[in-house]
Amino acid sequence: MADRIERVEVLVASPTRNYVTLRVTTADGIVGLGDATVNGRELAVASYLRDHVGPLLIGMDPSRIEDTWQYLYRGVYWRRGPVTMAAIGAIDMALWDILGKRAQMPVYQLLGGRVRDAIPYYSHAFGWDIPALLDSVREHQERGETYIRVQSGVPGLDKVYGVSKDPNYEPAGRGARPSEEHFDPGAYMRHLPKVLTAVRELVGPDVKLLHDAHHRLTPIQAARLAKSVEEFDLFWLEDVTPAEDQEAFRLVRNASTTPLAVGEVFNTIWDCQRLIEERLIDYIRTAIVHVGGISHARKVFALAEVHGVKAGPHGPSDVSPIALAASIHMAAATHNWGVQEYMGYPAQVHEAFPHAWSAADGMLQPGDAPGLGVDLDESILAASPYVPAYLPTARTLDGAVLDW
Ligand code: GCO
Ligand code: MG
Repeated sequence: MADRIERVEVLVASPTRNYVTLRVTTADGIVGLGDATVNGRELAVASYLRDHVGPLLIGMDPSRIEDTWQYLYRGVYWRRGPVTMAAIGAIDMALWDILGKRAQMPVYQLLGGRVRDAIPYYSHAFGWDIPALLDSVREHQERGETYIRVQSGVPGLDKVYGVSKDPNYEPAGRGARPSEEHFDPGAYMRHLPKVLTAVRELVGPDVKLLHDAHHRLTPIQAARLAKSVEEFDLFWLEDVTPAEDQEAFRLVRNASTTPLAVGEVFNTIWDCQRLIEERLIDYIRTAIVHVGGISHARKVFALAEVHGVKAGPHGPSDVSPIALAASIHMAAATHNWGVQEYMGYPAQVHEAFPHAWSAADGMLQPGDAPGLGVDLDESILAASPYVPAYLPTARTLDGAVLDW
């Protein structure tokens, strides 16, 4: 007789930052884990899972992964959006984890087996000024990393996305409401070429440099920036303008050959469709957790493959080691994979989620444990209750709200 889902639990904990973890247990005693974290909206996803979706899963056959996905997406009138899709994503991951444990195989084998020997990752270098950034870049190079994202402070601005005094950069601040910061696109756009000149001079031509503009620029500013940094040969320029206005990417595309990466805030293949089909981007960044899990991410990456676009998923520290495992397993088995983001985690997070995947010399490995190969240390999670924390809000210099 087919196995069935017996228990669905949601654990919200804050080992240095908040994570929402789903644990699905079957009648045969197999445990599957999924990540459902949406930075700053953790409790909404937890309630969606606990109050609405979890009870529906009881008694279902855990091996019907695609059918469960369709049931939770198509079978529900209210669909899409980060909360819904992260909840579905966590369930999907947990079911793939269960299937792997039942088959005694790592998930990448179930996805068709390896297409590469190791998965390159990019790490985050940052500094308040250029000398501090160059020190940070050197440290990353000493670790054997060859894909490095570079972010720097901007003269005249006291807070800047991607830059922090804390070596474990975490943009969400604890507290009941978001902090606020001001952004000046002119100062930023004038400064970035200086930063990239210095970094390129330090690392030479071979290191792959990435930069995240984090949705701050208007379409014409974005086009100008992409053009002005062309000579630095970026591996990608990320989120150069907000992707709600997808036609804007044509303007950027027409202005420059700087490779473009977008999509960490996308939740379905339909959000990605136009940019991929019209070849307006080079890398699609949907995170496995926020795009409804492995089952749906596979379709996004297959669509991308047809159009010469590669996967470069989001992997910040607000995506838990379970979701990162799902990404690494997919990367091992997906041909059109560009690079995986890997910010690293504080020690407490590695301890709370012991994992078979590993990162060394700029490369990730999924490990050979069955399923996704990630476990939970419940005592650490129990000792670290949820703490309200929010990403900042950005404003222009005249005080109007700007995309953060
Ligand atoms: C990235 C992202 C992050 C996001 C954060 C939001 O490229 O890693 O832009 O820094 O801001 O993950 O939760
Ligand atoms: Mg980003």
